[in-house]
Amino acid sequence: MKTLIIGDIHGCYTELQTLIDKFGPVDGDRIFCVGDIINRGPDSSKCLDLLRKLNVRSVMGNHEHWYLKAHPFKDHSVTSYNFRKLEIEDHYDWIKSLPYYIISDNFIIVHAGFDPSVAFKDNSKESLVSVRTLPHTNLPWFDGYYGTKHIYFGHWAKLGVFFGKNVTNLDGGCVYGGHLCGYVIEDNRLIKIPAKRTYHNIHEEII
Ligand SMILES: [Mn+2]
Repeated sequence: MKTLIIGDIHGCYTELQTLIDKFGPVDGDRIFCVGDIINRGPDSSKCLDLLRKLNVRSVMGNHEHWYLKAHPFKDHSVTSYNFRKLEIEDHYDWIKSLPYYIISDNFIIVHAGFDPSVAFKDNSKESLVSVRTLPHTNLPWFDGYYGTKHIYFGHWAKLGVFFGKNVTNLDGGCVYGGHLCGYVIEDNRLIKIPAKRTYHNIHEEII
């Protein structure tokens, strides 16, 4: 049994297909996503089709979180994520069912991280999908994390793929022309798929 955890996909279907092929899932393997499956990239719908076909489990990313909040897109003030372009209505219920974190026996998956000055489960949904630094500092949130469960997260393309003592960032910034990354826990193997092109300017990455 192997466990693959995939970083931020953002609709990069070709790269996702290549990553899955390289992993080569067999019966009993588990695949997880750190969220931000949708938006900004070329084909969110096909990514969702493929992931659901493979029974992938994902946590909520900020893009899924705000997609649900903005739906059905009457209120422009809710978000500047441009969800109107997305054709993923068939996946609305599945997205709505996503948890904000997954805790297993020895690891945690969350989209962005958490504020360690507050108990993990008391963090707000907004914090779990958007935190990068400790409050009032420029220090990464995980500088304050001393837990024993390894946390796999994404959301931080500018930090890039990062292996800490008890945390791993899997956001390789594929949609910004970087890599789509997946990590196979049992093999300690990082699979990096280069982006076919730059789909979105990272300097616009404010959220
Ligand atoms: Mn994100």
